Amino acid sequence: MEKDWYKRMAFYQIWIRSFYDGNGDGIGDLYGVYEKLPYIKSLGVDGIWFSPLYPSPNADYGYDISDYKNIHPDYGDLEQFQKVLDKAHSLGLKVIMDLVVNHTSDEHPWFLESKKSRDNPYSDYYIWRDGKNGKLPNNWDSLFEGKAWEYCPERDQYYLHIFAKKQPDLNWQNPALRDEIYRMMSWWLNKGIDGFRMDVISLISKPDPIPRDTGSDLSPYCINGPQVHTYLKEMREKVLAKYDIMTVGECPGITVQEAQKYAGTDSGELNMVFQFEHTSLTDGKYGKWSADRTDLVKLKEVLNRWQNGLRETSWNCLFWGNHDQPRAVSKFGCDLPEYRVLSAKMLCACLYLMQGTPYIYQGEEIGMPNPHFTSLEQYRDIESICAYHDFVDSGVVEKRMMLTLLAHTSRDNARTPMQWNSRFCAGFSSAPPWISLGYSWRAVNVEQEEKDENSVLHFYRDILAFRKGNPLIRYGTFELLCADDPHIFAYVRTYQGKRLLVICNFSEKSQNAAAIYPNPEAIRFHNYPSITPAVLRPFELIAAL
Ligand code: TEU
Ligand code: CA
Repeated sequence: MEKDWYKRMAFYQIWIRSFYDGNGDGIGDLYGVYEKLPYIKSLGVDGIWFSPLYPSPNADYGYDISDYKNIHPDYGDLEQFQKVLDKAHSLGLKVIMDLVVNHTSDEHPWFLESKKSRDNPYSDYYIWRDGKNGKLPNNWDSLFEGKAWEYCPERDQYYLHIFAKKQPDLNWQNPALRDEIYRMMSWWLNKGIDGFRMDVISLISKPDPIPRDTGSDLSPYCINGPQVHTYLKEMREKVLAKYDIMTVGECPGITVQEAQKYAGTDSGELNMVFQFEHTSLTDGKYGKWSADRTDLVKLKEVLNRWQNGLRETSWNCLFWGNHDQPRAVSKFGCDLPEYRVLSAKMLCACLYLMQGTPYIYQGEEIGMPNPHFTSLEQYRDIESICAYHDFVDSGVVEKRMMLTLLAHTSRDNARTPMQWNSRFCAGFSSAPPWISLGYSWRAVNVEQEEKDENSVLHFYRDILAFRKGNPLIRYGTFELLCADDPHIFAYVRTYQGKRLLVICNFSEKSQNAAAIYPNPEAIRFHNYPSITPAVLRPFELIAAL
């Protein structure tokens, strides 16, 4: 068995609540997924990553887990999960599960026990600290909601929550907790799943003692904490090494050098990591809340550095979006009607002809745009709602402006129902959905794109088919061309005498590309019906062999 099968694969990410509702309650579920497996297979992907399916009070829609070994009743049950798994396998699709072990829900039985007293079997499962002269243990801000410490009267202590208050951080220093997690992972692997996507795995180790005098930013202390590699090596030895599986770690704030530690070919830890440098280039004055366009020169610099940095030593994840990011076509392309299809295809070729494993987020393959929500009531995401109140209630950002920022950046941009057809509720459900549909569903949906041979959907299938088993894509070198050009992203892949030239115009204006334009006969992928040698029209993409 080839150990690095993950290098040949492309994954499809399902955020189940908005994928397809199989039982008519307005919420996506595993009955719906079961029905859509042939569609997923038809894309040419090789596996599915499920965002959390577990029981959860949904403070953070599944990333606050109250039972690791079950399925949320909204989504089905373990029996239905097994049916989906078996059918996926029969279609040749791998299935990887989200592993969220930096924190649990505050409604998880471990936490309910832990908070009762300072001496019970679970008292040390979470990170409890005494206050400092009647104040919080330190000044850290949580990433979602207020300060990172929450007081618990039963213990007269504070617990740490990097994310929401309802997401207390687990204490990885406790060997009993680690063993419990390893047993849970084995339990899932023994059901036959093919691996894990590990949520914020770079945050699991905290400094001890936790420093008292800190600024408000916890990231220098908690990202790549002191024991994280020890824990991951232990996890590999005790669990992962016993199975033929793949693992991908989510590592916000990671550098190329650090990625090699987590997922170096011989690191003995993970197979690859998600880095977020290319999705965070617009972070500014208000953190991630910014309506700015990504600077293309910086984007190229970042992707070039990751392509070449991990070439021999690790492996890249290729993604434009996920359930935490706005829609790729709206963020990196242009979702105006005249440019949506062009720019969605351009983005597809630009990224997925690079080296690495593609992760395609549901709806991306039809070029779904942001929903352009206009009122706070339309949002469901805790991060967006808390940010709104942080900025607006304190007077830092004016209401209308904040709604504009959310419309560009909110995670809910990716969480509106998948658009299947132009009938009731975009074919997502027979009941009103749990979150509003995006405005675009009548024009942008799977049924319509199936019929149109020039659709984004068919283009994704072409690119994925071309990648399959293609050694040039898997092993070829990556050379960035015209690095300083502010509008054109161009690169060459080379392998054993074969060459692939990719040229993308990221702007709404025509650009001269005479210096790099290929022989028109060599063009293999193109997003316009005709060729204009030497000139690139708005969002034009050319890939030539
Ligand atoms: O996200 C990790 C993370 O760093 C987030 O703060 C992310 O940067 C932010 O959501 C972007 O807006 C993971 C999950 O993917 C996310 O859905 C969870 O909310 C979070 O962990 C906590 O589990
Ligand atoms: Ca349902």
